[in-house]
Amino acid sequence: MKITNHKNISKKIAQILKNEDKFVLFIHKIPDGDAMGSLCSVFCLLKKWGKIVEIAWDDEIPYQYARLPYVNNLRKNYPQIDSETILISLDNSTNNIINKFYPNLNRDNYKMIINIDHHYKNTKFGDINLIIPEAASVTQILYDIFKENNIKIDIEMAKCLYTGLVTDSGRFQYKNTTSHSHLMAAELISIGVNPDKIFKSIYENKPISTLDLHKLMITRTEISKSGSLIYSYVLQDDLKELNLPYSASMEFINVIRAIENVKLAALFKQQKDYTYRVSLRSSGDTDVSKIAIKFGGGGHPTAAGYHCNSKDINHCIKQLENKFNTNN
Ligand SMILES: [Mn+2]
Repeated sequence: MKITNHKNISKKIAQILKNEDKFVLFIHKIPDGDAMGSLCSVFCLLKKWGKIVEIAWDDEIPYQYARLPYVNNLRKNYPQIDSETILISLDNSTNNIINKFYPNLNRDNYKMIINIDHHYKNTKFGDINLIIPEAASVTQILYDIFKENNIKIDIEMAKCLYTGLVTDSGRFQYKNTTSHSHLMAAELISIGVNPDKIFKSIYENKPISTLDLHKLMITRTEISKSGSLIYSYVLQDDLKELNLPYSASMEFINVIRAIENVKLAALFKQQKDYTYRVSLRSSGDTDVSKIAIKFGGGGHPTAAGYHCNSKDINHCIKQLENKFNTNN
């Protein structure tokens, strides 16, 4: 029943992509591989079909994804929208990003919002919502839309789709990895994707000073008495001094998450306004999205995040420790 419903929505989305002419695409701030892969696959398709398509963009391009088709052309862009424009939101659990670009959005400014996502707490803010929490990545949902509606996946789209799948499934190691994810990967490889090339550009393309950054983050790593909470932090000055982009700090959390008996790994990342973005990870038993939601954030059971609106790192750490201790 549910699947049939998904198929109907998927068909409707495919019809809109084919029949409409003007689109603006949105992904979340500090984009990950799934957001970038979803964005570039839909962008490539719509461009190929000769549509007017723009990307709402005001962010740094993570170096890990700069080699994806079109991505290095991304520039700061607040696209003009009108009553013919279809807004497509990819990998966003809320409409925050649309509101950020268009704070005064009303029904006359746009034609429709299509919301494609896999966060189970998605607020269903679209006129059409395709939310599949079981999907390993949003690119897996897009792949299904393309397959179910006979939309040809070319090599450029395949690279984008594969990138989202590899990153959001933790290189096919997280719980969300299914036989369907592997079948999708198999088909994308048969279209021409080189897994090793994509792997290298995402995971083995680090600036050398990443090692210095990791050194710093290791010395700052603290573990709770019980050994179940582990955390570290990164400051704006670290990135400045080492001449590194923000995206260079992203992977460290996987290093601390991998320590035995850890239930919750946290990384406090200082923002340009000196408040902290907090990434949470678990290896499966702790639902970190519940903690993130309590602080106004969101995410998945094993990967989530929120914003600590204080410039005092100790305050942010204490706040998380207290919440974690009352829950464990
Ligand atoms: Mn995702």
